[in-house]
Amino acid sequence: MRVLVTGAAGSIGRVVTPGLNDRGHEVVGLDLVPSPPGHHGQWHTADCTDPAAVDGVVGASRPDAIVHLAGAPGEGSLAESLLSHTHTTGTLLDAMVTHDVRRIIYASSNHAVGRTPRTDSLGVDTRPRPDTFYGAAKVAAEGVLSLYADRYGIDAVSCRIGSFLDHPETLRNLSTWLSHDDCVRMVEAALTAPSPGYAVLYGISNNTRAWWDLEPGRALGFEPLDDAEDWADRIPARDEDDVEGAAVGGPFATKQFERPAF
Ligand code: 15L
Repeated sequence: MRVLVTGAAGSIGRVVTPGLNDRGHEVVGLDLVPSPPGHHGQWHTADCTDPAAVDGVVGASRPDAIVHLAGAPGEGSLAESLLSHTHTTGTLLDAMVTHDVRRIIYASSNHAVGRTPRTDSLGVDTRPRPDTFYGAAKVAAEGVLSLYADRYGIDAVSCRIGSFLDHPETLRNLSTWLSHDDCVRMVEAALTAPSPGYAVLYGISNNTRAWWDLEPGRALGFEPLDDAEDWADRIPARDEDDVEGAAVGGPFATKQFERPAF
C-alpha cells in the first residue's frame, strides 16, 4: 500500500516510516523539514496547515491512505493548538475528497479524555474530556474525521496515543506506555482493517497496569505485544506520582497547565 505519512520526520514518524517500509508498504514522507538521512522514497517538504500545499502533495503522491502524525506534541495557545491539530486534519480531509483517498489514520491523544478520573479500563464511548487546549484540539480533529467519515464514506481511525517512548520513565508510564514496535503494529492494523468506518482506539502497549480498554484496538487487529511492567523495578518513585495519577491525562490534567484561552 502507498501511504502518505505527515510529520514523517517527527518522533513518531521516524519510527513509523521505516516500520511500514519494513512491512512492505511504500511510504511517502511529508514534513516541514527535509527528509532525515536514511529515508528511501518520495518526500515532500510542505506545511500541513496550507490547504493548497496539501492538495498538491496528495495529488502528486496519490496515496492509498494517509497517516496523519504532524502536529505540535505539547500544549500551546488555543489558536495554535487548533491550527496544528484540527486545521491540518481538515486540509488533509479536503484533499482526500478531491483525490479520492479513502483512509486516514490519525495520531490523536489520550489527552482528548485526559480529565477523566483514572479508571482501569476507560472505553472509547466515554465523553470527550480534554485536559488542555492540545486535548481540546484533538477532540475537534476527531470530530472533523467523524464528520468526513459520515459525509463521504472515508475510513478514519483515531488512535488515542498514550506515552510514545523508548521505555517507560514514570509510574504513570507503566499504564500509558506505547512502545515503538507496538506503535507500528497499531498503525499497520488501522491501515489494513477491513472497512472500519469511523473508529477510535487507544494506542498503548499491552500494559499490566493499563488505564484504557484495548478491545477497540483488538477489534481492528491491533494486538500489542510489549508490557511496561517489564520496566517496573527500574522506575524511581517521584513526589508528583500521586497528582499525576488522579486523572488519565497525568501532568496535563494538573494545575500547572491551566491558562486562559485569550
Ligand atoms: C501526548 O499526546 C503528548 O504529545 C506527549 O507530549 C505526552 O504528554 C503524552 O501524550 C503522554 O500523555 O504521556
